[in-house]
Amino acid sequence: KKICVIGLGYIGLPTSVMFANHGIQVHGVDINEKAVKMIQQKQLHIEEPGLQERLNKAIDSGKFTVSTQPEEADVFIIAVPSPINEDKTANLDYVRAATKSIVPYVRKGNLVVLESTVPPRTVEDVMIPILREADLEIGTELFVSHSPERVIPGRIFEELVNNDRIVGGINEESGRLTAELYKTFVKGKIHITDATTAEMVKVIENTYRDVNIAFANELAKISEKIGVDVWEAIRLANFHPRVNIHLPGPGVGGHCIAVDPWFLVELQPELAKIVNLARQTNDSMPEYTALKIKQILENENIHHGRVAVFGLAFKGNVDDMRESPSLEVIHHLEKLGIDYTAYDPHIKENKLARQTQQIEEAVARADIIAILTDHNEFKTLRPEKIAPLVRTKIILDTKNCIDRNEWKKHGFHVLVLGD
Ligand code: SAJ
Repeated sequence: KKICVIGLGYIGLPTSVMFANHGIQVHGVDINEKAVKMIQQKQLHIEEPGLQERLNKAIDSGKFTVSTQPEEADVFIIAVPSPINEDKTANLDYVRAATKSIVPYVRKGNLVVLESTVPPRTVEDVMIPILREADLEIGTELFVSHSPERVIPGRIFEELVNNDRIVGGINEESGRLTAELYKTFVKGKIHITDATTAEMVKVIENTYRDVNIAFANELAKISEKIGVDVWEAIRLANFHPRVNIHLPGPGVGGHCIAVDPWFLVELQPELAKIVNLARQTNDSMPEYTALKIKQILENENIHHGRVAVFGLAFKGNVDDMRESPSLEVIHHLEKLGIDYTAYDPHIKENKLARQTQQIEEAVARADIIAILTDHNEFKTLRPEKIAPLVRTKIILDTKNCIDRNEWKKHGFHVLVLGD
């Protein structure tokens, strides 16, 4: 059996090496020539624990080849980005282009699997019309399904294997063939449904999380007004067996949770009210955080204060700062005319003008440290090391990740988002 994987990013590359290391011949395709060259030379263009050794093994065994062009295969897996446009509508250009690119290569009996997260009905309404150009009868000569990736960056290989998998076929045979395929390495349960339901499942998983986080963010704002520590309130509420409230923060980043809910809003704007409001609530958090910083400085009578922004990645312990709320917070600080430095131990290259690799430089003459990402490095930061360096001892923790008492002991005024 041979698989052709279209798109060698955070999902396509790990999936490719997984199949290859289970003895299946895999041909990986990407339009990014630089990425293709790198992968051929066993170099990574993305970071993920465990990927390097698996890539080495896959290339060395000869089971994994890479180029910019698809090849004939038994199975085609599409794992390309599906971002949103400026106006919050789905951008399906990559899905369309990837589907078109395989049309000349599909043969009778082949299976095409879409892994990218897409608005419900995309397989039926966007992919199938393109695949019809292949002159094969869809459902009997060409099988099609949606099997959304559900892995979390940072733990991709563990979750690829152990998570349950949703398989949505356009008909029974498509579902059966797809389930058979993923049984190669999936140890979790494989649940078979139809393609549109599978699309909906994936989108609502991420929407559930977004709405839940928006609820937490709203509670944080309310708590600040009424003198409650929202973190303690949520912690205690979650002891209830049927309550699972997520956590507030300076915003929701990443390429999935802040994107996928818009697919539902676009499909049914009149009906997707909570979903729409949740998106707006979460998107309001960076500005809320920046204004909070401004307020704190004003309350302390600090003019021309300087902020040390701690954490640029979109979440803790990853090196990915695309769509990060931190960038939005910084943008709002700039708009407010507030001076800042930025520091993130996981972002090894300076990508921002005021970014520094030295924590000492970041906190020098700072009037407030604002923790925006819950990296382990920040949780274990020693206040006695930082105290002599700053101009004013104030720390704002938007992720509730530091030991408040420790910092207070060393003379810091500790403020927490939602408290
Ligand atoms: N966040 C909060 N409060 C929380 C949890 C998260 O503010 O309680 C923030 C994070 O700081 C981050 C953002 O939300 O900025 C998203 O982080 P995340 O860890 O929730 O999710 P992602 O984007 O890394 O991955 C999600 C996962 N989906 C779910 O957990 C339902 C993953 O399983 C999906 O495969 C992935 O989206 C995807 O590709 O769709």
